[in-house]
Amino acid sequence: MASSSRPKDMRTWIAELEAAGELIRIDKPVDPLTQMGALLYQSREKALFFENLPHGWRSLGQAPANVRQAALAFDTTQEKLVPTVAERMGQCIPPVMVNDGPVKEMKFKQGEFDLTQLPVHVAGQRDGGPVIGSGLVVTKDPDTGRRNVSFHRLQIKGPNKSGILLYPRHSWKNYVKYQARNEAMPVAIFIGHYPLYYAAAATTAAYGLDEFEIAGGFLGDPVRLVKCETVDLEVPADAEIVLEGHIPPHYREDEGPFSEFQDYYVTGTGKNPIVEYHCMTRRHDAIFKNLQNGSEMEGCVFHKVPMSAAIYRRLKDVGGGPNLHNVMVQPGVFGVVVQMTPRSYGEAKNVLLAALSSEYHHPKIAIAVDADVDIFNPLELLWALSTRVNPQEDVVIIPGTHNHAMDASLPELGAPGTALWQRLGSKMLIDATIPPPADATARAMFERIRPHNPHLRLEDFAAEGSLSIVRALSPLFFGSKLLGEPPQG
Ligand SMILES: Cc1cc2nc3c(=O)[nH]c(=O)nc-3n(C[C@H](O)[C@H](O)[C@H](O)COP(=O)(O)O)c2cc1C
Ligand SMILES: [Mn+2]
Repeated sequence: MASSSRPKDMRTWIAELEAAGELIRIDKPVDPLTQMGALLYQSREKALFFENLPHGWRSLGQAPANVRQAALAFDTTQEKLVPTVAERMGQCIPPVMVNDGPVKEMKFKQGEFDLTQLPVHVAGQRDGGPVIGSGLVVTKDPDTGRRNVSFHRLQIKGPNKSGILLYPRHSWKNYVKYQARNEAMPVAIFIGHYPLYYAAAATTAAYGLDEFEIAGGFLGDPVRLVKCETVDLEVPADAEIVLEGHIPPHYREDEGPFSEFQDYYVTGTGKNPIVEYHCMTRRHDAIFKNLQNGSEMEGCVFHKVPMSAAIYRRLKDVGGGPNLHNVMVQPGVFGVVVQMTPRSYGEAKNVLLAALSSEYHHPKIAIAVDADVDIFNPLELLWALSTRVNPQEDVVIIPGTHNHAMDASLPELGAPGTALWQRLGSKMLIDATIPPPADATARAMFERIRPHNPHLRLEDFAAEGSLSIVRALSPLFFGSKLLGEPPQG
């Protein structure tokens, strides 16, 4: 990939979205506390650019609004997105230090900035308050100095104070190390950047692997970092806004509820740590980033894409390399569909076992389907489940597994903010593939209906007066992928 002269940032992304017809500008005034959530919630197809927010702010939201827009950011198609991201995930590029950058244009010390003046929105009716959903949190392991970057919800609690939810993963691990030393953990939080930074931050990799290296791999260019003003941390020079602060040890406060990725409010709510802020730097005309969670909202897209790619990477070598086509995490993100053509009987189950125990805690239900099933069409997935599954053979339940601590359907142990917090649950795999091509006779029982002349197009036959009706038809009807070339198997 060629190095571009201008580094990718949130502004180049806004221009890309607009050029692709994927951006809606909102020029009327919008109140983030009472109105913005409803507008973001409705915009499942297009990104929203709010141009008229309180205190002169502008902001981008729902960008990516869906997996199709995520594919635009990765310069590929929806079908090729996950294999592409999986490949780039393995091509880490270390960041480079620079002396200055746009995010340093304005610097505010404690008392000179006020988080309550930012256009932070309230996402849902039961939320505990406005939450920065787009803050990417940089921390370091105090033993090794290795960096970590991840998403954490930040509920605004005052001019220089927020809550923080630290799910037991890498930032929590770093925090527990500082806490054992009775020290506050320094944090730097950047808001507003090119979406590949967000995708990298949502990637769970090995502990100690710097997510800025993953971002570099996604971008095909090293990330440009600058030193922070008040903490020994580094942040992207081309971000819009940076907040510097620390998380005090042992201290907990009520936090949540919050409109979360599963489309529920309550999980994670309880006594959680806080962040105290002592510095803000930003561009002089900084653009804010609002990020709404909830199933199939932007937050869900950032869960789905790197999680699907990390699982794809894990599956591609199971048993010497299955005939793997695609992986896609499902709405609510506790389910995952694996698209593959089995080479042998039983192979899909081996692959699904691996899909259920990856870097990620989320997957609980894993389903394998064949190449002819359109995994982006929920109707086709439901059809495969009802016509290709012999429940007593094809469904396996694994009891007593560690599951995601925010899966409300499972019993909770401990509480958020404590060491025990988890859900002790179970997992299920469903093999909805058909017999392998090696058993051609058995496989032929599942040959799908296709019409004669599948290349013919309805619009070429429709009367002039009916053409607009034909053009308005959804391209995602059941079996739409079977028109044209036969599926690869
Ligand atoms: C939109 C979004 C919001 C998230 N919010 C939180 C959060 O509030 N707390 C948390 O611990 N993880 C949150 N995560 C999950 C982590 O950022 C993500 O799983 C990341 O891979 C964890 O990084 P780590 O593996 O370096 O710990 C969120 C992820 C996304 C995509
Ligand atoms: Mn990490």
